[in-house]
Amino acid sequence: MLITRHPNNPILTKKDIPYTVATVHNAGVVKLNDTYIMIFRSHLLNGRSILGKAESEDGFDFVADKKPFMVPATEGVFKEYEEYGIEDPRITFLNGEYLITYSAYSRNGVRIGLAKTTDFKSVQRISLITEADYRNVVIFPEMFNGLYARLDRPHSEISPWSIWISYSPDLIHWGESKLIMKPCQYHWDEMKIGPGAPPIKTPRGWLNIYHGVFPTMAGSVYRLGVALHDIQDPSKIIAVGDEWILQPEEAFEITGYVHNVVFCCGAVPEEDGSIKIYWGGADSVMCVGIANVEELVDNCLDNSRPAL
Ligand code: M1P
Repeated sequence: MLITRHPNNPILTKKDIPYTVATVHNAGVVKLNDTYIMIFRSHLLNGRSILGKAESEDGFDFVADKKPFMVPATEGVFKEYEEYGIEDPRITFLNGEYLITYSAYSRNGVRIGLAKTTDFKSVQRISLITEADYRNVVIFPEMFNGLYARLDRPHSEISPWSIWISYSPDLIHWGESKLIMKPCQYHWDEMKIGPGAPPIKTPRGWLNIYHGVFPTMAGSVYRLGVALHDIQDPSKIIAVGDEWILQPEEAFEITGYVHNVVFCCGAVPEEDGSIKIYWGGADSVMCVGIANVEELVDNCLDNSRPAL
């Protein structure tokens, strides 16, 4: 078993939130100094989503803020595109700032918003960085030849939803887009894939924890897998592990707002080589597990399949 579930899972649920929410899931997590900061998604009782914040000293026991961290914008260009809610935050620390990407829903589709903070006390929206329809955008924590890089997942009616890479000189204008990884037919992720946690630097490459979806007669099953990208050129995929690393197994992963879902938006590597991987269970609760980074890389390399 590559990921050891924490015995106290689920570590954060709607009962822990001081304001009324229906769910707590799909959280980005980072460490600021010695404190773990979790930015999580919650459905309100009208079905639209907002983002909340919780803090922890050990990465397992989180206390939520009394008020939401971000709610849909009420003014400016963001107002029009966040009307239906904001979802699935990912956080990248780069050049002294925390970059937060999130899905912005409106009658015009789903786009990706970019916000910044240095302290998680205040947050500043920067730009909408995709047109419709995109979800699952993660920014690399380093620049490549002077450019920011991100993994993204555009939607298509022709091709299975796949992972692309794009670059930007300023975090606002993105281009040089390239398809780098596709679902594999009749494998566990054949229906669609999407980036999960922002990539983690390892001596053997960038570790990409992604989600893959398999369609069944009882609905879709969301699982997690790993891919490894070249350190200098992240558009080159060294390996895609052909085995999932986590699937819904606990009752709170199998049954919930959406059944049979484990969905990752954040992971925190530790100095001892372990990594805390966070996931939403059944779009309802937050869970955490511990893995070893080198074991994840080994697993990816030992069971590799073509990326395209
Ligand atoms: O309900 C499961 C997931 O469905 C969507 O994921 P994807 O982008 O791969 O289609 C998202 O709505 C995600 O939030 C949700 O957990």
